[in-house]
Amino acid sequence: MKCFSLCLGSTILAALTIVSCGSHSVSESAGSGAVPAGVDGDKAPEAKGYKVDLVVEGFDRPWGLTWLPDGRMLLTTKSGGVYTVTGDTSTPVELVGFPEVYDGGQGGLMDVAVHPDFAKNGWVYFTASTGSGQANHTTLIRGKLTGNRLTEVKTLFEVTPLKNGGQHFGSRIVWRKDKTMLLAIGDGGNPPTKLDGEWIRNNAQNTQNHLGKVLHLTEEGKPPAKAAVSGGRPEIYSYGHRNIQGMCIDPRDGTVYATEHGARGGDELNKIEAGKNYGWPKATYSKEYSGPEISPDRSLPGMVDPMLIWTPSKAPSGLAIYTGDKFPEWKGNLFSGGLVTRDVRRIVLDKSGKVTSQESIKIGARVRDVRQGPDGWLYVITDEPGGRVLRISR
Ligand SMILES: [Ca+2]
Repeated sequence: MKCFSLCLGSTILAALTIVSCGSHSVSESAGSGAVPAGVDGDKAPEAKGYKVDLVVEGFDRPWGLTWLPDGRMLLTTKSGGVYTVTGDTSTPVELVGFPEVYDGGQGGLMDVAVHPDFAKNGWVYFTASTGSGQANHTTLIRGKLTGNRLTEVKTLFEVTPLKNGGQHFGSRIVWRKDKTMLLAIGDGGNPPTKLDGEWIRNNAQNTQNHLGKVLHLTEEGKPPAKAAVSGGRPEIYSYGHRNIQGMCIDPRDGTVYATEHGARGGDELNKIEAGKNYGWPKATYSKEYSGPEISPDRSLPGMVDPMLIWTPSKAPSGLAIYTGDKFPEWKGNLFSGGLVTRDVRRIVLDKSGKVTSQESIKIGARVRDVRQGPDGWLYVITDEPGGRVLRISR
């Protein structure tokens, strides 16, 4: 299997993660729905006019990346580390009273996001899987960062129900202008993972729990004033998602975009809107890892079609929208990390929001996150032992 050759030198756990993120070695057509197929991962032309430089390295499988208002980079590692980075120097953050992280399979310490009023309150938010291999879930954790010390740590929100196994935790945190947040949560896992006697993934269509959802929470981790899905849990913003690991918001108009992993093919880019159903697993371009259809339907009434699909899977990780001045021709484009394609995909949208083209920025390692830095360049972290922070510039 080609996907195993990609991760030689890494751990067995890393290899399992790749397998469950989709197989790049399988070539198949994308189906015949109304949605335009994505440019094949191997055929996206290479972007021009960029270079990739090392900023700092030596992180154990970094997962999330952001910046503090003072310009320091803030980074998480899957095994539970938090670091600040100034220039090419990283400093571990002392975590006081942080919950024990379940670092198994795809789980671990995941995203990090700084409160919009950090200068006043010092709050930093994290997502992590907690619990055991048999009973775990994604949680939202907040602490107060002073210098390189995190205190007043509190778990603000826990996904229900608990699930077993190390698959599909999500997760990304995105702040809205109104200082509430969106939180992406995975569907719980692939067959044979079950919950209450049925495939756990079917919970993506169940609006009475948090699996396979985008959630809307206040800064205290509470539901917003108005529920987006009538009759559903009040925190649910959108549903029918498999495993979102890339999400961003356009600061110009508040549009939310997310990328989610398919199984075998059918990775998706979606525009996320309140109350909507994104189809999984009833409408999907993805197939079972073993080959058969997951559903005969690519599209169904009342469900939102993706803006773009990737077959074979590129295993989309972090997602950013570029609003800087350093690459004027990239303004308004989306940038999606690829774990399997080991690149960053530049995705061009037209004025109506339709995808018109994509290009590949070659990284040569599993890309876990991509973000725009405060200096207007793009930054990437690589999912590997000794993981790196890389800068995409001119
Ligand atoms: Ca979908």
